Amino acid sequence: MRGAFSLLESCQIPCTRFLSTTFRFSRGCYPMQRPIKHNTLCFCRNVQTFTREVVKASYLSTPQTKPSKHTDQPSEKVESIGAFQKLPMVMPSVDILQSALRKAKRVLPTKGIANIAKRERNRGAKQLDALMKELAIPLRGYLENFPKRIYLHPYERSLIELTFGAGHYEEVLKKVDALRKKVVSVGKEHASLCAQSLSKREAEERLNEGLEKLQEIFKREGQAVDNLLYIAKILRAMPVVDLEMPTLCLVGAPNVGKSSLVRLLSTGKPEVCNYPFTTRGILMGHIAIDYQHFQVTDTPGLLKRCDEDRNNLEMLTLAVLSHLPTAILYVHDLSGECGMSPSDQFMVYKEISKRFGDHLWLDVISKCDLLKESPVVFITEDGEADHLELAKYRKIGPEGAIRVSVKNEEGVNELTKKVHELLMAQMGRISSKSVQDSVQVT
Ligand SMILES: Nc1nc2c(ncn2[C@@H]2O[C@H](COP(=O)(O)OP(=O)(O)O)[C@@H](O)[C@H]2O)c(=O)[nH]1
Ligand SMILES: [Mg+2]
Repeated sequence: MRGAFSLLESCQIPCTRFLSTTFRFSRGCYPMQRPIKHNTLCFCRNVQTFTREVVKASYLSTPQTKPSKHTDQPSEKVESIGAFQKLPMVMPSVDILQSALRKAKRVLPTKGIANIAKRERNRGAKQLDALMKELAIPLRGYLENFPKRIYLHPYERSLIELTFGAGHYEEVLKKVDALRKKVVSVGKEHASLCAQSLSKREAEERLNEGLEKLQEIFKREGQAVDNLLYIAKILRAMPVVDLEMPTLCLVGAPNVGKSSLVRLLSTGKPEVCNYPFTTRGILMGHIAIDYQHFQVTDTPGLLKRCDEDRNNLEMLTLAVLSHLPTAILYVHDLSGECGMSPSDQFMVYKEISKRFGDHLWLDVISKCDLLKESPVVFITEDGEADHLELAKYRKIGPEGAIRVSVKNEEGVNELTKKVHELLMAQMGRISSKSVQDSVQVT
């Protein structure tokens, strides 16, 4: 899958020229976040680092460390981060069936059986057994290599739910397993019937019956395999995000200037990430500070409404904040140019700061070039709700907010300096959490 980039990978090119899209995978289970020496581990887009095996596209199942039988908790050795890039290639159901039939029909009776009836029933039983195995083995491979929900990183779980809807992934895997079980039981049953035939003719009839029955089941229920193929295709194409790298996450209403700030702050050119459930791409860039690398990402704008009414774009923002090691750069547009009134922005801001108050945080007033010229006053603003805090917010934004303009570059140096401090602090947080986690494990 990543073969075309193996040259770059083997060269271990430092990421200075490819900063916008570097990534890395972790070892260990996801609650343990480790600090990384990114200067030695980063490569350009689509190149996995040497800490992680590059999975070649293969229909064969690849061995995966299993969870302990005695516990429901993910085993420490299960490597499920970056799981979407490890998904096996799924064959279309029609191809599995054709290939299995071809192989089964080539199976010969055991040598040296002189009796015609015996030889025929031996051939029939062996062919049915072969067909059953050729159908069931790929399905078993998929079931072993598509990670179960609990072994996925919570962010990956959110992406699956946002993309396919809650429970669909598990439902498809369940149907593939049901098909596998049916193929095994029907295959065994018909092979056994065939082995008991009393004449050559009966053996032939039982063989044909068994072949037809297995084909019928696979044709009828093979859609589950095709659904799995579709899921794998979509997940493999998902933007690759480093799940452990300290990440600066820009949050705010739509059009407040988040993407413009991502471009401004990124060391390289940010990449546009397209998620299957979003219509607008999300910018993902990188910031390099003293050989340390950080992600900087746009998020879809948040509107003033409750979670039940939020669309997938907004849910993605909440998933990023909930599950990635993010520090927040909250962007406020007090000019009104973004289309959402400062009062509404204030409401959303209050909610997000309550919810993610444990995050490292920086507030930015964007478009301050416009503020000086002509601060827009919204006629829809409700005077009664204009309590002191809101009045202050509308005038100067939250306490300590930095005023920035990407147009006239006002406040850019201060913002860059504060962002660097924030990210280094985030790095420190991750390191100490990692130490705490490893102490808990030992
Ligand atoms: N005047 C002015 N316009 C800005 C500034 N930053 C962004 N914009 C404009 O605001 C609009 C929305 O910006 P964008 O970065 O796409 O906002 P996002 O939706 O929050 O990502 C664009 O037309 C930008 O050109 C700024 O500092 N000053
Ligand atoms: Mg944007």
